Formats: sequence, structure tokens, C-alpha cells
Amino acid sequence: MKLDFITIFPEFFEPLRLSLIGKARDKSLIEIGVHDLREHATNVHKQVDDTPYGGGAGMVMMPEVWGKALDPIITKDSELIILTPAGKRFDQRMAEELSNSKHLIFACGRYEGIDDRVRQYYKGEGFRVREVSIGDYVLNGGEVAAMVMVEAIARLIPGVIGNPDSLTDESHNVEGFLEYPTFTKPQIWRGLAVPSVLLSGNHKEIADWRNNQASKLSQCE
Ligand code: JCK
Repeated sequence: MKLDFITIFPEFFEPLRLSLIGKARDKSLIEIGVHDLREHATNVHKQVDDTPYGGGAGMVMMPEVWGKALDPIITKDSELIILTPAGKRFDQRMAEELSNSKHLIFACGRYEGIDDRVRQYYKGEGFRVREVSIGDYVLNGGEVAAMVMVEAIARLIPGVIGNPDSLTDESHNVEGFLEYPTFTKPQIWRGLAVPSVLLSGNHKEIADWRNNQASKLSQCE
């Protein structure tokens, strides 16, 4: 999978060299491109934003600059993801869908966002375009949201996660998201003991206990 990020703050994506995603890059399971939007600015001031038509506070990102950044990298295999607080909510189902794509382009805006004609244009040209939000709170830009999405998407690509058993467990409950409390050594820490069922070696009883503890079930009771 190829992942491209377009941003005025390329440094936000340095952490993609770490941990599982860094290793997946070394193994060529994923390829990452980070593009500085400002390199596509046309005027002497390298300006990427301008005042909004219709008035109002803040600035809007200029469509020409985005067009120049996107044209060289977008293809019919691309999924153009425009981060915006008004987008469709990102969830595990969307992560699974996107993990099957060949090419994701994350358009990371700042200020009050990107001139809507960028979305209109690429959609009109027949490219796959979606507006996505990671949750109901307001961020200062799309970069952190794109990082959240990549972490959720990349771990679903075969070979990225060391132990694929954990993925199988998750896929059995896309909806319910069975989460249960976890424990490791020592058996007693600061007077708190690990539930004895987990030391029993009885796999059926352990599975039943974990199902009972699962957050979705507890909420229903
Ligand atoms: C991308 C710029 C900042 C801040 C609202 C009201 C006109 C628009 C996001 N879950 C999420 N929250 N926020 C974002 C996100 C925020 C962004 C950008 C994503 C680009 N900003 C911003 C406020 C507004 N204004 C009237 C706009 C943009 C995700 N994903």
C-alpha cells in the first residue's frame, strides 16, 4: 500500500518511522510519501491560504495549490481522503475498507480547511474522494487525524502486526469490540491479585470470563 500525505507541516509525519509502521516500511509492506504543500505555492510569499468568500473568521486554503500538489500523485487507484470536522466518522469498519486500497492520499488542511472546489473537482473527474472526521471535537488541522487513521489502517495489512492472532480475535467482533481487562506478572501487585480464573489454565472458563467482562456486555446490563 502507498500512503501519501499532503501538508504544510511535514514534520508531523516523522513518527511514521517508529515502531510497527517503521518496520512495515523497512519490509516494503507500505510506502510513505510526505509532501510539503508550500512547495506548490505560486506567489512570492509562498501563500497557501486566502480570505473566505462570504466573509467570516479565519482563512481558507487556496484550490490552485492543492491542485498542483494532487495532480502528480493521484491515479484511478487512489482514494483521496480529505480530513474535515464535518466528514463521515472514521470507525473500524472504514479502517478495514481502506486497508484493502492500493493508494491512500491524505489531504491535511489547516486554518478553516480547503476550498470545497478541490473535493468537487476530483470527484467530478471520477476519482474516489471522501471527507472524513475522526470524532466530534475540533482539531487545528488534519495531520493528527491522518496519523490516527494510518495507525488503525496499517495494522490491518497482512504482515504489519507481529502476531496476527490478535487481528483474528478483533475481526470476530467488528461490532461488539470485545475488550476485557488484561494482566501480566507479578500475580500480586500492591495488594491487588490477578483474577484466579486466569491462572486456572481452563480455556473454556477463561473465554467465558472474558466474554462476561467485555465492555459492550457490561454496558447492556
Ligand atoms: C481538518 C483545518 C481546523 C477548525 C470549523 C466552522 C467554518 C474547520 C477533524 N475530527 C476532527 N476535528 N477537526 C478535524 C479537522 C480540523 C481541521 C482540518 C480536520 C483542517 N481544520 C478547523 C474549525 C473548523 N469552522 C465554520 C469552519 C476547520 C478531522 N479529521
